[in-house]
Amino acid sequence: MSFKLPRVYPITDTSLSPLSHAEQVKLLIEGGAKFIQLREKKAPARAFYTAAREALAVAGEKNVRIVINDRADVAFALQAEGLHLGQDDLPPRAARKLLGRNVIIGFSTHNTEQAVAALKMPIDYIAIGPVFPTGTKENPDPVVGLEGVRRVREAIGDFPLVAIGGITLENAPEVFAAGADSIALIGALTAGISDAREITERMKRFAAL
Ligand code: TZP
Ligand code: MG
Repeated sequence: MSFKLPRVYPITDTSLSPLSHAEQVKLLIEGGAKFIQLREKKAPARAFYTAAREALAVAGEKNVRIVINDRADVAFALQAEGLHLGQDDLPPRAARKLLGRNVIIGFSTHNTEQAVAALKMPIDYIAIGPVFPTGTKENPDPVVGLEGVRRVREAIGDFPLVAIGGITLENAPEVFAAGADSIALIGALTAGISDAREITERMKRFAAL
């Protein structure tokens, strides 16, 4: 098990940003991002496939890894480097069969029990959240707080852990201190921001943490 999460894990979502996935990826890379998730909850498969292909082309030139949210089919078709699954998506074991050994598979959990159960699955990292209240996710699970991050860290040993949900520049140090290897961000980086330079500037501030 050699996978190591980067400290900052941006997520692009075109229902929250006026910019395309490829545009957001380009700006985030300029700000120092190395590992980016593409999230698309509403677009049909074809639209997501096309948009993700453009984003992968941008990232590939810069050796930045792209993780596809939810859609094992899209990840497979594009030979993406990663897939991120939730509790209601295809089970990680089924996705691993489709995608093979080398694709990074991440798995969302919302409490300690789910995180401990995830350790038995063929995954490369666990996400825990929402840490703080967030307006970015529809029907979010209950907030786990910093205490929830601490409990999960204690329960999973040194397994790679990313925290998500309401994380900002201000609270990020506490999230790392609670045991997260990485912070996943939507609102603090890209949501509702139309000034392209602002996304790069924000990413730079997180990268400097
Ligand atoms: N899962 C738990 S919270 C969340 C997801 C996808 C949204 C995180 O977005 P933000 O804007 O960084 O709170
Ligand atoms: Mg999902």
